Amino acid sequence: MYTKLAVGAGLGAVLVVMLAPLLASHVYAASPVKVTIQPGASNLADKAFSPNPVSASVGDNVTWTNGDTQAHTVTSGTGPNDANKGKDFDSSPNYNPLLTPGKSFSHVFTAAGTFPYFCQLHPTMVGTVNVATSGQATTPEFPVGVVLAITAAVFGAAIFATRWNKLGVPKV
Ligand SMILES: [Cu+2]
Repeated sequence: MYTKLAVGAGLGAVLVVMLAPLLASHVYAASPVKVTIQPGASNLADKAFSPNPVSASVGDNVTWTNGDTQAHTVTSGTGPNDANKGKDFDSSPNYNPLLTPGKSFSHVFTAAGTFPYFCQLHPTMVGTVNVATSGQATTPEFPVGVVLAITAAVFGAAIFATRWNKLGVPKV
């Protein structure tokens, strides 16, 4: 008796499980963003980091790679006198470890906003990360996932209702 109900519910559950990753992949469409520390960076001021400013979306992983022959740091804040320096991200808390030539540092941005950063060893080296809300990048795709999920729910309910009636149980 209840086997058919269980099958209906099971099919609905399978549909939801199948659609969930599709939906999630659109909501959290993170992508890698790369910034390179330029050769001779210590004398390049706001050209030390390239691209600068760099654009990202919430959830994106930004990676800085040191393409210079000197060590540097990637430290959030406007400079050495910023009371909040290093709070959002810091490749080198207390200068350790320094971002030596060829090394990389990554940070996932979880909030939208404008994030200035600098090098603790050469504070004239400055950059900015502009983080947009993830919805901005995924708006065209997100409704598709929602529509599919609702469709699956409706079909699941329909299957359920059909099985219920076949069992001869009165409609509620
Ligand atoms: Cu530096």
